[in-house]
Amino acid sequence: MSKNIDLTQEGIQVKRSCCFFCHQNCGVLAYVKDGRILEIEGDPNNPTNQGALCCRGNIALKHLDHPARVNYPLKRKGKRGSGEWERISWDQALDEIAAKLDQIRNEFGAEAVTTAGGTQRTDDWARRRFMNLYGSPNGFHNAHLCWIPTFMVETAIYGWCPFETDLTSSRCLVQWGHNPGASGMPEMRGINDLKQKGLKVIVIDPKFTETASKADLWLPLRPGSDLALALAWLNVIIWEGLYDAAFIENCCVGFNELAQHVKDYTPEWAAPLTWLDPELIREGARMYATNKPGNIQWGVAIDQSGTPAGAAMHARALLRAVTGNLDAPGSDLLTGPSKEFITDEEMEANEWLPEEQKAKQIGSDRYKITSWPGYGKIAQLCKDVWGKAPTAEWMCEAHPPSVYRAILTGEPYPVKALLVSATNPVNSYGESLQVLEALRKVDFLVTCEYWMTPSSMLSDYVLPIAGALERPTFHSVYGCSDFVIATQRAIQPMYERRTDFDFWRDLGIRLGQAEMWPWETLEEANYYRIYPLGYGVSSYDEFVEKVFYHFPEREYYKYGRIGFATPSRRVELVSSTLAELGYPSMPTYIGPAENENDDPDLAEKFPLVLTTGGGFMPFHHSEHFQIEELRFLRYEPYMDINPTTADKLGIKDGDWVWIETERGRIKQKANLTQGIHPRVIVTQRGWWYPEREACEPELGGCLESNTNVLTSVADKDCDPIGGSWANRGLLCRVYKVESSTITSGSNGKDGK
Ligand SMILES: Nc1nc2c(c(=O)[nH]1)N[C@H]1C(S)=C(S)[C@@H](COP(=O)(O)OP(=O)(O)OC[C@H]3O[C@@H](n4cnc5c(=O)[nH]c(N)nc54)[C@H](O)[C@@H]3O)O[C@H]1N2
Ligand SMILES: Nc1nc2c(c(=O)[nH]1)N[C@H]1C(S)=C(S)[C@@H](COP(=O)(O)OP(=O)(O)OC[C@H]3O[C@@H](n4cnc5c(=O)[nH]c(N)nc54)[C@H](O)[C@@H]3O)O[C@H]1N2
Ligand code: SF4
Ligand SMILES: [Mo]
Repeated sequence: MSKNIDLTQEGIQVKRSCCFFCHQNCGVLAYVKDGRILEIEGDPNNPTNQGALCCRGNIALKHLDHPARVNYPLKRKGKRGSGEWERISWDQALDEIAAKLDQIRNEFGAEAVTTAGGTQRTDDWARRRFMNLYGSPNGFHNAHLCWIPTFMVETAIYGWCPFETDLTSSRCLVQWGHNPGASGMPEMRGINDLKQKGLKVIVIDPKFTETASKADLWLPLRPGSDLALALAWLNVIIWEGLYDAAFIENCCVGFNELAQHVKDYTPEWAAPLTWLDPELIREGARMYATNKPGNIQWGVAIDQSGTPAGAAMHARALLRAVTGNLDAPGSDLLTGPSKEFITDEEMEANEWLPEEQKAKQIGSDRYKITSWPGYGKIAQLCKDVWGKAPTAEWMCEAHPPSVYRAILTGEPYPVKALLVSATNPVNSYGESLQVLEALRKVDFLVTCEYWMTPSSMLSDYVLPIAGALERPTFHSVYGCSDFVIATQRAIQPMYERRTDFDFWRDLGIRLGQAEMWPWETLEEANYYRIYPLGYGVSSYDEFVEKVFYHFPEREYYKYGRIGFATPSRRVELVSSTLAELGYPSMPTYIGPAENENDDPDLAEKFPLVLTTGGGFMPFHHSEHFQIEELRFLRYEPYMDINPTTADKLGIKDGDWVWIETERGRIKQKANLTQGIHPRVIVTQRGWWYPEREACEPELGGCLESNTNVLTSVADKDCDPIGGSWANRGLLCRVYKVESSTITSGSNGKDGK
């Protein structure tokens, strides 16, 4: 209950809203009077946060009405990027955008229109629906970096992605490239509680993180070498006889082949590749295999390792299978998509996209598991067994670096328009110099945003978007988990903001899709989605107020009843789906995207190993840098370097340093820490300087400290299976910035 608000005041309503500043989607109670929010606090009844809010959640009211917010539709007046804007009406903006999209479709085909998204922040089924009905297969997110390839590889081999970890009776939790201590606070709180009850925690992370500090075992591997470690764990578990013989006998195919395949991947083989002691590798494998039930929780690190990513997620996934840690109490659960409410996939209208348009999806000839060729196969298997398919928005997309390249080169065909919604492409996608050039070059650019981001700055139109307190949220994991938590808007959107749903719907209606958008508001759409749950409510808001969330009774060992959603209906230790798509049916060793063994010449020039990212508080990717209360906590960017290495390079704690790869260089300040190996460098992600000028050439200082200038999207560095590009496990060098002044635009290959 709020301490600062007198609830006896007349006319105060308490709205059950949420914080959408990260994927935890914590519950928020908003105290509203006369259409204004007086105060917010954590919702004690929300199962995720149980009343707590982190520092980001706590500043939601500053975010809601910050002076730098975009509040009205804007149309560019001067040249692209000149910073001159005209305020126009929504009708004018939508009419003009629709006319332009119609013209592009007539001249170049619907596939010439693309849309970019970021991490899940909004009702993306609406975007997908719009694109399917418009006829373009070229929507994308940075999904290829964030869980989606893992989801698809795991679904290929055991019919669903076990993202639900049943921790209450677990005895061992592996945090593999996952640091909830900084990236998922509510989750971390739960883990700390379980540790008190004896849960063993293994952390696999090159950095001594918040989570590593609570671990029973920390494996500080060379960035990008996860595949070698996972193969060695398979070797130990299989050849020391620690596997689950009954599960393998009854539920799996291909065990003998897998055993032979991993025979030579011994800890001694993996040691020089991972920089880990072979005994430490054995200890980890034994701890996971013998403390059952156990869990391997998804972490984003492997998804971002480029070339070896697909094989590494495949090997990690097999560890669950050989130990029988699948769908058993306390293990990783195969929940399948909800059969009770309408999932995102059922809202997407995928069946309306013609086959010949699906075939034009950019990158789908190479990165098949995350695009129509692989998704189509896997979705059908899921439909056969579960009755429903995973969400296509996310799991089945154009390959982002290939789209940016298509804008620049016209290959495989011209791309003329990019609609950006809920992403800051220059700061979050790989090889920022290339992304920036693509944004500058594309004929038509529209951005739906809260802020003037670099992509807003370069746009033809910027549309003001309503945030989490101004819209209802239907929270189910990427639209395909078995549960839903429903929250409501605290207030109607302020100024002239609208929801992303409104944008796609209103644009669709102007392009002949009116019949396909029967829901006038998100509440109506959400009501349609929860209606089959059968709670007998007459509106979505009533559902939020009376029901709030729906968690079905969980059934363990479902495979006994329905089998696994694979061609053989078993866990495929030798994957027929991957083989049919032209990939290895078992994970085979590939070195990190850039590494000292395969490319000693490069390693001579760039002797240190770089990993980029790792969520850190108080920021969420490139967001919230405008908000003084948060920026005050961390004003400047920091990279981690071991003191021994810093000393050799003449770098002191707090010095500005250049970090350079083959793609370019950026500046961050040195944080000297014993928590990483002397050959490893960790840079922070997301950084830009919204306080700088919001026009060319400054563009909010979006390149200066932006770690994605360093990453690689070259085809050779991308995972051939899922299309992940290389953010982690690259080669770099570091040297001191002679003058400590920050001058914007001073990076890139020109060496200025
Ligand atoms: N080098 C490197 N790169 C990385 C990572 C890394 O570790 N290292 N991490 C990767 C990962 S895991 C991810 S998920 C991506 C994240 O990439 P992005 O999602 O692009 O990152 P954000 O900075 O969160 O950008 C989101 C933008 O959307 C706006 N926004 C927020 N909510 C809404 C909304 O509801 N509607 C609209 N229209 N706009 C909204 C915000 O103001 C912000 O500008 O970055 C990836 N990039
Ligand atoms: N504060 C904050 N929280 C966030 C976000 C944020 O931007 N800020 N982003 C949200 C999003 S979209 C996501 S996807 C999640 C991601 O959350 P997590 O899954 O926790 O991923 P990260 O924090 O990006 O990275 C996890 C760890 O991977 C380690 N790592 C780096 N390279 C490697 C490697 O090669 N191998 C291994 N094994 N580990 C490596 C890093 O040191 C880091 O500690 O966080 C969410 N929460
Ligand atoms: S930003 Fe903080 S309060 Fe908001 S959802 Fe994430 S963890 Fe919860
Ligand atoms: Mo992410």
